[in-house]
Amino acid sequence: MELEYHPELRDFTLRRPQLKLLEDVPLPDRVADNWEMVKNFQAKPDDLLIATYPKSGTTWTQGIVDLMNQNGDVKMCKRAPVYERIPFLEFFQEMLPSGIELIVKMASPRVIKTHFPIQLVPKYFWEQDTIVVARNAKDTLVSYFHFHRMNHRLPEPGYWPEFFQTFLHGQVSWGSWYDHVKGWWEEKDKHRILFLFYEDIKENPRREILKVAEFMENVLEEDVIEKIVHLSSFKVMKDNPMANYGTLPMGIMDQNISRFMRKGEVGDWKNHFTVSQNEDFDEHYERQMGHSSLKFRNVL
Ligand code: PPS
Repeated sequence: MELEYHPELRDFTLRRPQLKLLEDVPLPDRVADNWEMVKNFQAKPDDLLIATYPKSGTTWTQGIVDLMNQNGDVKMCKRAPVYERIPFLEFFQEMLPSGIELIVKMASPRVIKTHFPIQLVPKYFWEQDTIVVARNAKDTLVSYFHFHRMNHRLPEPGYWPEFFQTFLHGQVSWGSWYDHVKGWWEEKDKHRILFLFYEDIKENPRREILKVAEFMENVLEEDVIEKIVHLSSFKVMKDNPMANYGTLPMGIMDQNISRFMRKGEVGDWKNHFTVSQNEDFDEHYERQMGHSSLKFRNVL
């Protein structure tokens, strides 16, 4: 992976974090330790929040929204890496600017990413526009496992069977997938929230991009829609260093271990789950989600 963007980080290796509980949600210690700063940060009325559980299509949605704001202009969307164009609200790490430092320097309308479950999102954001993206739990788990392997901002995952149990019990960064998706789902009709599914964007990107445009009150020319569909496809984004985190050094994300843009598919869990893991998972899932009106496809 070629590194041009942060030459000062060439020989830098990040220490992996410990998890720390914030209101019962496990978070990387740097995130939990800086919570007060996030809590006191002031949003602007035209800020747009993209809220997701990790590995659910955040970067994809960031790409779509930025392309929309730039009217499909690919050069503008390559002006900086995605984590600078659409900063991560709760991001704190040595050697790199925090999410808040980046956000305060941005011109409006600002787009901001968070992985917080809704109860940890500062209240002033609740009245603003939010796009939530959720992905089925099995593929999210697989993607999160591989992301832990290559990303020093997260604790060591251990072996697959170990991580499988850790995820199931919500002992991973940003906590339980179940609580996260149900929390946002239950609030979606009380606030300005557009709730999208990874599997739907995969099935028909154009249809879902038009939903985003409508939500953002954007009227797009046909050629712009076509450009957004094309430029936000997995094939194009995976080779774009401004989208694929290829600008970060190996000491933070080692893409030789696993690529950030790894597979981009629905159903990759079938290549990872054993039959007995699948049975355990389904049983656990039913207990957690059985009574919820939130239904995912491709779970079984
Ligand atoms: S993060 O680190 O939480 O912000 O990760 P996030 O962006 O939410 O999720 C990463 C997974 O999304 C896949 N991805 C895509 N899939 C389809 N199309 C596009 N354009 C796309 N962009 C990112 C990415 O490959 C990760 O999934 P896996 O299953 O690991 O490949």
